Amino acid sequence: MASAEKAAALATAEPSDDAPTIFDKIINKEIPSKVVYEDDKVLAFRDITPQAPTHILIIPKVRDGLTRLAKADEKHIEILGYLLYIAKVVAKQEGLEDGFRVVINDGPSGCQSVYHLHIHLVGGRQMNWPPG
Ligand code: TR5
Repeated sequence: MASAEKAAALATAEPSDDAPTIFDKIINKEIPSKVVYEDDKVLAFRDITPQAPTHILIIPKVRDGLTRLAKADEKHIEILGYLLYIAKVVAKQEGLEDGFRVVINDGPSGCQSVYHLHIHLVGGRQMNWPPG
């Protein structure tokens, strides 16, 4: 399968804003995950399909309408900044002194598959540019 087709197959159609996602079950510990950081606002855990030696997802514990970045409102500014700051904290914790990448996939064209906003923190290998 060509890589563009593969990307389209991985992305899912946008569900309704209140539809639960797999991340709710991860936050509630109904299904296990490899948590690397947690506080009252965010959870960071290892991606089940890592794209690099380090691949961690950082998510807000309360979605509050933030299914995707395109839905961000002024009320989300604080949590968006906090998520980015925690990405840096976790990168340091993971020993990624040489650099890393943060990614937010948005919507079908952005290849988003889980509609609970999340930051991908990837590192531990040389990244390429442009991304696929
Ligand atoms: O494609 P987007 O940007 O929406 O990223 C969603 C990410 O969630 C993908 O990188 C998936 O590999 C990851 N994912 C999906 C599941 C999952 C997970 N990471 C950890 N644990 C997971 N469980 C238990 N179940 C999933 N369906």
